[in-house]
Amino acid sequence: MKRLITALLFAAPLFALAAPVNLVANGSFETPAVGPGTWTIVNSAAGWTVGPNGLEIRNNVAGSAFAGSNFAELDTSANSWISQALNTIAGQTYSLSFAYANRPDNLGAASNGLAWSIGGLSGTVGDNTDTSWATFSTTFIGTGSPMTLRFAAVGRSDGYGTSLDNIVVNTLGAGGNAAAVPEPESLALMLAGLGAMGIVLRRRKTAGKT
Ligand SMILES: [Ca+2]
Ligand SMILES: [Ca+2]
Repeated sequence: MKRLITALLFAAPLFALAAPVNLVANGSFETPAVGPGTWTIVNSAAGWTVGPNGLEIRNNVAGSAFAGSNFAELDTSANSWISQALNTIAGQTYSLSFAYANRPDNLGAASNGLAWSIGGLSGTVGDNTDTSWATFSTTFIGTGSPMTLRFAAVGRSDGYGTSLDNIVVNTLGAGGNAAAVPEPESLALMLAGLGAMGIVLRRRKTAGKT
């Protein structure tokens, strides 16, 4: 039993390492911290290039976050945009997903909407009055160069727009699932962990004999 626990303790970090890596920095808008029930408009945010009309970050006000505490709105006091450059591998397939919803006090379909683009792919979501979170997902092929992921408020520029949260880009494996391929550094750590596990088990065996 002790041996099993020891093995599990060593194995736990291996599962953590195998989690797919989100290529998007601050895709859930948890930075900067915003007080519960409050909102702010920022001109810069970790990971993002922010358009001249800023980025509104809300902590569970005019709707609640899809993930974490914060979510974003791009019709701040006027239509704005954010973008982020992603390093991609040429020919590699990636998944893009994000959550969007219109605020409970939205001013109608003509006021709402969110345009997204990555490389040559683009589309519009949320140009309706739906106030529950929906998830949009698609796939795209890496170019090998930094690719720009961009979101922009569309519709009437009036300070009421579509909310955005939980933007995730994952590398897709052969089966179409988010790949859990460890980076070389992770692989080295994994091997070190397995080695350490072996040493502990051997030591326990030796200790048991004396
Ligand atoms: Ca969030
Ligand atoms: Ca609007």
